[in-house]
Amino acid sequence: MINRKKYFATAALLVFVVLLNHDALSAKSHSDLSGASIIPKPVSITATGDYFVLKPQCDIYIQGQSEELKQIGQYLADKLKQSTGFAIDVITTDKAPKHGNIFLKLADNSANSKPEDEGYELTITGGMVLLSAVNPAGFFHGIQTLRQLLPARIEMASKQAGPWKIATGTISDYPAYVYRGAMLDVSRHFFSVQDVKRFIEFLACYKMNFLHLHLSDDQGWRIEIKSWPDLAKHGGSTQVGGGQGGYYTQEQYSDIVNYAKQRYITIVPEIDMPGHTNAALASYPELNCSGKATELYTGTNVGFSTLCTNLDVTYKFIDDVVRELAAITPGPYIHIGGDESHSTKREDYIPFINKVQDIVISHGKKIIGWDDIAIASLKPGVVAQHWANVKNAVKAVDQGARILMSPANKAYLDMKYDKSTTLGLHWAGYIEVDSAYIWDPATLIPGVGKESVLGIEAALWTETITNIKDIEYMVFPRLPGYAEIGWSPSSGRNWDEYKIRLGKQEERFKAMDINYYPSQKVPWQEAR
Ligand code: NGO
Repeated sequence: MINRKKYFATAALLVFVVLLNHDALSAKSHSDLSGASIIPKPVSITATGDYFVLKPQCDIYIQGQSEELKQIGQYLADKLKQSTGFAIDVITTDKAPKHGNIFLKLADNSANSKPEDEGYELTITGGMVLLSAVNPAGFFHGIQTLRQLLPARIEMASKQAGPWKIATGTISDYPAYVYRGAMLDVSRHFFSVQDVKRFIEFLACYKMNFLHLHLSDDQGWRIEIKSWPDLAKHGGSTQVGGGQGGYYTQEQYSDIVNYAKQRYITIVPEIDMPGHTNAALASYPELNCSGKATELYTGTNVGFSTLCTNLDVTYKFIDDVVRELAAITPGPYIHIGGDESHSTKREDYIPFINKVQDIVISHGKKIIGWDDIAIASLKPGVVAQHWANVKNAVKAVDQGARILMSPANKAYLDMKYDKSTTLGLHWAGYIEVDSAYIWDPATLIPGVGKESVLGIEAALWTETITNIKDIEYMVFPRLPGYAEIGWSPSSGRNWDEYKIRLGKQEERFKAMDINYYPSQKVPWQEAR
């Protein structure tokens, strides 16, 4: 009897000790900012070993009266409200708020800031979350960090139980490159405005700031052009495999542009030319050298179509398209494609690209083109997007151009992860999650140093991708890695450390209902 009592007492004590330790352990993980698994990795983190608790009475205070900052505050409030269920107000103020609140405050040096500064500083104490930045984009990026400091269930669409703890300390952060982007091919398969917005949300989470939309190709023309209505009506009426395709009206395009803008993401529209133009050639007979319209195309071959480079109407067409597109595109760039024009003679291609550059400049925009355009005479300010040909990238830099890095064997999101991936292509190789991460844009091409690199763009071509769940599968978990390559200093990056942080993102992917590829290269684990 006595022994039994002793046994139960010892067992109870053991359970108590285990529980105590568990609590102590989880309290430690909540309070150690240096252990936070943030992607992209911040430039510096200093932990102070305590935690802030987000409570129902928390509000978001904004310094000053800026409408833009109020909108950012509202964006944060809306995000937090969904899962906490708290009634969070956005309040403007001139002085620091009481304990328990979030404070968005302009940094003291904001007067000397450059417009492209996207950095922020997040200071968390037991009493307050203080986010400061010189520009709105910095506040927006800081909020993305804050999201990742909260438990993953903050990303759920429905009300969740607390507590909502955030470890204390300071994070100072700014990007390595000014251009951190992704491309979505909406031509091979068309994607709805809603799908594009979800894609934009993914980019925003990881502080990416450009979305390149591949709006035209052989299989589909996806943007309404009022002066050439059949481009969208006829040229947009199908897609790879013969589905019904679709196009964005100018109003819908503007809706996408604005949605992206509110997330500090700039849309880069691409009209691919002189090749990849069958959808246009099928819509207007006069654009063909033969004077006859081609048939719509729903296959996946490349390199068979070309605009007729010696017709005046070709340049009238391009001028109209670029004028209409420039008018609805607030961002600085128009992408002119220029890739794989295998049916255009070299002696026609070069003057064509030279003329098209002038057209884009005349409409007040800067030019991006695939690296193939480097054989033409590049105008000042041109950006060459490197995808395949290293010699072209070097040629572009020799002409003073900057390079946007999208090497197909590293940064193409349509490449299969491995042999067993059912979606995607593999002409540039398999790209497992580690391979996608282990490279440096500043050292990839001898002769193209960091000063010549504008940034990085991960491209999702959609010959085999038909819906948003397929998009998610190809994008996750590679996208956070591309974001980190673009944002975090290369000296602090290494796969073995990164893969642990990536593994801890799993519960966020789940909370956001993302269909990710569960790569065996990643130690998937629950963070808390
Ligand atoms: C190439 C080609 C695209 C394909 C893609 C598929 C470039 C710049 N042109 O990349 O038309 O869709 O590969 O991976």
